[in-house]
Amino acid sequence: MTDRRDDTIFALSSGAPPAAIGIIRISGPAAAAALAAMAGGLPRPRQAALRWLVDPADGARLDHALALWFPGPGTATGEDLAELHVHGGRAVIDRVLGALSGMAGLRAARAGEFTRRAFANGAIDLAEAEGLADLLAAETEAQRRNALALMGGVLSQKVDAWQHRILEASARIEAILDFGDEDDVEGDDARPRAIADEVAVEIAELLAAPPAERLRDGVRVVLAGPPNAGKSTLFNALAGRDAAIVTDIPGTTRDVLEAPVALDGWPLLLIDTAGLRDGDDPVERIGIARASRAVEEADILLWLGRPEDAPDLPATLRVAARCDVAVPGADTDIAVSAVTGQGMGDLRRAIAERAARLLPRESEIALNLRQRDALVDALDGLRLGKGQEALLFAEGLRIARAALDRVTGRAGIEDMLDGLFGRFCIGK
Ligand SMILES: Nc1nc2c(ncn2[C@@H]2O[C@H](COP(=O)(O)OP(=O)(O)O)[C@@H](O)[C@H]2O)c(=O)[nH]1
Ligand SMILES: [Mg+2]
Repeated sequence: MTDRRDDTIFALSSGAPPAAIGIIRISGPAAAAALAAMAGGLPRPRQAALRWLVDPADGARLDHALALWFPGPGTATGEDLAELHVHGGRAVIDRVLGALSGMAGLRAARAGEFTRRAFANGAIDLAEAEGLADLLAAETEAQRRNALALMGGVLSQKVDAWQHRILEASARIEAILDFGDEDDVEGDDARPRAIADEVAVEIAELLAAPPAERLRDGVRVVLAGPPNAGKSTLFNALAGRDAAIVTDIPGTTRDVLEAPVALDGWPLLLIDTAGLRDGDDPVERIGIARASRAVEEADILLWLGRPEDAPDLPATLRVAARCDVAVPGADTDIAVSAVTGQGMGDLRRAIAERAARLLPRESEIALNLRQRDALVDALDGLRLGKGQEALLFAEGLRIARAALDRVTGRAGIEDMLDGLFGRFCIGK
């Protein structure tokens, strides 16, 4: 059977069994008939009803469960939607899903298909769908906040407002163009040009906010310095687990090690590196080359070597490690001992402070690469006709409008839909 947009789909939308409850969603034109057949009639819309569920094929009782009925189009998918909250055991869920697949017009949903229908039916736009995907993947407080803003339409509303203003500018400039053609009169194009400039400034501001990738992957906190400085011990202490091998043999750490951690709700990617020194061991030399690259790509560098040797990077913290046994030199920022815990609170605070500056503030939204690309194109369009003749200016506005449409997915975008909705799990 080939998938069709008007198939009725079903899936387990809650987590893997066993669990206390399992939520099964059914969406599409046959949802009402399926629910009525299983639950002995439709419950009142949007009210939970306790029902015996039966398999319509043989009348066998399946479970005592909550049944909900949401008539479309005002639903999460924009279609008729039913929910069964069954007991979350594997056998119960398998049996209910089995009964549903035996009904005419019903089939199991593909990954992300519920959300895809929500998009297709206009219940959400593309930026909101991306926010929902991010929300499901969010592991830290900062990620959750950004995803919720996106899902709630913060970006979509900004784009809508820009579209309206650019449309006004377009209408004015087109009128001037038409009028000018016939009567050879110079229209007043100051207003549309001012609108384009204002919108360009606002888009540039949004583009200047920290990118979503850093929010998704974490701020890169790199530990570097000479061998035996205490990098791996500090890495383990910050990660809260023994991820790196620690010995008193110089050259123990040879590769780059990564550990994602959340600090005060900020996502960090801790990176431990091989000690930087000249040596003959070929494996260690590869490790040292990788360490140098990691240092270059650091968002925050914890330098455990001599302060005067610290690389000249804006976000370098000169850390005097092992301060329980070694006297910290002058010019260090923080003295710590991963063994006694001394100074660790200060170090965590200093990292969190820097991370907060590198991640979007509560009032900002972080854009992903796709959204940024589209906004950069819009900005290029708005700047294209600056100081140029009206015809070129009007063309620039048209380019900007098309680019903004790509942010919310109103343009021809079939190719990228699979990519996005493939990120969802089945039942979402
Ligand atoms: N007393 C003390 N020893 C430490 C501390 N941190 C690391 N060490 C010791 O210093 C040696 C080198 O540590 P390691 O973390 O492997 O250094 P790396 O080569 O920079 O990764 C090991 O013997 C550790 O046990 C510390 O804070 N206090
Ligand atoms: Mg090490």
